[in-house]
Amino acid sequence: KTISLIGAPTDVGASVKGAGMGPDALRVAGLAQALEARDLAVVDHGNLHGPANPWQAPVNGLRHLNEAIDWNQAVYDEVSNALKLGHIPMMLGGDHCLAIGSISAVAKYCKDNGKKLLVLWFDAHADSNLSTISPTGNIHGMPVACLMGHGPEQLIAYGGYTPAMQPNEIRQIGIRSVDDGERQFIHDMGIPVFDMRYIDEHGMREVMLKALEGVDENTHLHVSFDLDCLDPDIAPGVGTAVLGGPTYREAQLCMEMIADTGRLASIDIVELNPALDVRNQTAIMAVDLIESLFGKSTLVRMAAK
Ligand code: DIR
Ligand code: MN
Ligand code: MN
Ligand code: MN
Repeated sequence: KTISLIGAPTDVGASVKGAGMGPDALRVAGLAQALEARDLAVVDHGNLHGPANPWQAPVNGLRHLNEAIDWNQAVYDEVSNALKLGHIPMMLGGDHCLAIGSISAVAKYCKDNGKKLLVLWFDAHADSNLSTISPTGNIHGMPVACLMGHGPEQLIAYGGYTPAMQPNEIRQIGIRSVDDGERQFIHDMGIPVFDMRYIDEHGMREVMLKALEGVDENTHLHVSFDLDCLDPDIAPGVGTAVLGGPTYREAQLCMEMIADTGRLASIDIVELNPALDVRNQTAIMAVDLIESLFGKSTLVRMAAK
């Protein structure tokens, strides 16, 4: 298997400066070497180019819409290319608005190739805001809504299909910060959310068994990993940290159970903010988790079931 590393140093969807340095911090943490040690071929495509962040106030409830449109077009094109080559694209963010472009490309690829799409969305936030309900206007708080067809027209039509995906093609895990308007939207759309309370009550193993239910040989599994999903104690290098996230062991279990399916086919690693990090520990944590995502385990394990 070949991994295409694609840096997307965008921060136009965020309100905190620094996420644009994320791709390089992941490289410094040894991402490519860690993947090669898993016997994967790695092609680092370098960083995509996009418009600079003008740091302007929201206009009609959206901040930096034109910049987000351009960045996502670049992401969409590069992810589409990687998938056509049969590679596993791994987006190195950059703020989470880039998932609009990457998952639009993945969804289109799945439709064209008769694959069943399942997106696992790890995040402290629901990222299901609309321009009319968002308290910030930040587009990194809106990618899930855009992918479901609710958003500015240029952000919902990259793959030529609107909506790009259906609510039953996503599972959100680790959520603990939901805005009032978002709560209603999630409910109305029927988006499956395993929030922190659910994880507390049922345990991460049951959450992942449920989230991965129905995965088969025809499934394309996409992991969209917002590093603010993790507890800030172990991942301080993010712009919008929220108390009370999954522990290191819980996150490891998620990664290992995904690896066991053998269906992982595309990934976003987003919201890393090196300016807020401590000696690059959040990037190092991400690389550690990615190793597990690609099958690193303590012992030789018997095949599940
Ligand atoms: C908040 C924060 N719900 C917003 N969202 C973040 O601005 O829409 N997403 N930080 O990652
Ligand atoms: Mn390239
Ligand atoms: Mn988040
Ligand atoms: Mn997010």
